[in-house]
Order: sequence, then structure tokens, then C-alpha cells
Amino acid sequence: MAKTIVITGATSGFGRACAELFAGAGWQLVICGRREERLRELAQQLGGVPVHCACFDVRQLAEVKDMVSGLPENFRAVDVLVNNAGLALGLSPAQTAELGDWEVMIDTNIKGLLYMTRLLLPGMVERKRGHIINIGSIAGTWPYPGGNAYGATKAFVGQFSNNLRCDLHGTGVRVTNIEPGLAETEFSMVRFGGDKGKADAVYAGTEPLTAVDIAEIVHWVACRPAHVNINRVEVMPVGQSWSPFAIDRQPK
Ligand code: NDP
Ligand code: 8X3
Repeated sequence: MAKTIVITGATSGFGRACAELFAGAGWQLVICGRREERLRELAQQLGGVPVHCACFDVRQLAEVKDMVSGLPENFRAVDVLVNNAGLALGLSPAQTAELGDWEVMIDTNIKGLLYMTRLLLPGMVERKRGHIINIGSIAGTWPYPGGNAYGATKAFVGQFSNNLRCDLHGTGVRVTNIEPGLAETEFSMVRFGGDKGKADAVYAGTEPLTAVDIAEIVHWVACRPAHVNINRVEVMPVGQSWSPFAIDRQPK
């Protein structure tokens, strides 16, 4: 029987690439996002495998509950949940950042991920199989100017993933945190409020990761033998590495 994967944020970027790759590998899919039109188009394009479209906002617990309780019978035994829906808003320093942006990032990247995980885990534990694959970020480990609340939400995702491993000890349920670096998707358009010039500048003159690069990692992680748990994967493009610490030098 085909395995079932639930992918949040399937309307774009990593999530969409995951949907295409897993569908090609014969999995049946629950594709999630707020933009219904995009979900419908994607479902049509995937063809061949059973696809259930779930249009909802991960920040709304009631909507997440409705989605889970409304899963069609043949999609209920979820094998893999990819907690991918997420975003960064703004790149301002903490002292001038919009509090509202911080709240949206916390509600989406942290609370949305918690809701999805908490509601789908009991079934996985009962079936003694399942896999939570979280999409964290290098920003959860490595600080950068303007990364403030975004990076902190991804640090949460990393430690929550580790703690899940402890709670799920002995259940057979696996947990992985994938931590990508610079990757070209709609991420920067969202971060800069639709400013294409600013978004393009993020990727100018370098070769970033692609959504397919990340989907291939998600697929590899999900397809390891049942006794193998990949705890975390940190991945950057070759053209991205670390810089020296910033030193504030004042005139004598
Ligand atoms: P995209 O902007 O291309 O995709 C983000 C997806 O998240 C969209 O499908 C969007 O769907 C969904 N989403 C956002 N908010 C909500 C919400 N409230 N409810 C439901 N779905 C939501 O970006 P990426 O593919 O790059 O991002 C995917 C994940 O990867 C994010 O968690 C991001 O933080 C992380 N990441 C990205 C990196 C990058 O450089 N691109 C690097 C490291 C991590 P819709 O708008 O239709 O709801
Ligand atoms: C996205 C990668 O470095 O822009 O999580 O924060 S970064």
C-alpha cells in the first residue's frame, strides 16, 4: 500500500518540490497551504497518485483540528509529516523590528508546527510508525544581523525536534530537523514584502540551494530503513560559509 505524507506549505518552494518528488515516487499526499488555487493546480499536475488538498492556516488551531479530523479515511494513517510551512518577515534590527512581524513568525514557525505535530502524533504512536520531518534553518544555529526572531523560531524547532526524540523513545516514531541555508524560493519575496529588487539581491551572483535540493534530502531521510533516525541535516550551498566575528572598533 502507498505511504502517506502530509506536507505543509506545499503551495511554493520546498513544500511544492517535496510534493512533486514524493508523488513521483508513488506516495499519496496531503498537500496543505492557504492558497487554494495553487493547491488545486498542483493536485492536477501531480496526477497518478491520490492527493488530498487541505486549505488552511497553520496558525489557527481550530483549522488544524478540522483538517486532521476531516482527513478522508484512506489518508488517515499518516507515515510522514513535513512541517515546512514557515516564513521570515523583515531584516530589521531588534530595536526597530515590527512586533507584529515577530508575532506572525512565532505563530507560524513555532505554534503552527506544534499544532500539526501534536494532532498527528497520537496516530503515529498508536501505529508504532511515523516520521516528523521539521524544516528548521541554519538561522536556528548561526546568528546574523536582523535574524533576531526568525532565527529564534528555528532554534525552537531544533530543540523541539531533539526533545520529541526523547518523548518518542521506544515508539518507533522518527524525528528529523533539516536545516537549510541560502535557498532560492519565494522566501525572500515574503521576507521583503514583495520587493523583487531586494529579494533578487539575496541570490545575486551566487548559486543558492534549490527547492529540489531540499526535497531530495527530505526524501532520502524519509526512505532510510525503519531503524535509522537521521537527527539533523545542516546544508548550505558551497558558496555560503561563515564570516569572522564583528568587532566594534571605536576611535581612541
Ligand atoms: P516559500 O515562501 O516558497 O514557501 C513557504 C510556504 O509556507 C508556502 O507554501 C506558504 O503557503 C506556507 N505558509 C506560510 N505561512 C503559512 C500559514 N500561516 N499557514 C499555512 N501555510 C503557510 O518559502 P520556502 O519554501 O523557502 O520555505 C519553507 C520553509 O523552509 C520555511 O519554514 C522556511 O523558514 C524554511 N527555510 C527556508 C530557507 C530559504 O532560504 N528559502 C532556508 C532555510 C529554511 P501559503 O502562502 O499558500 O499559505
Ligand atoms: C533561511 C536561511 O540564512 O536566510 O532560513 O535565515 S537564512
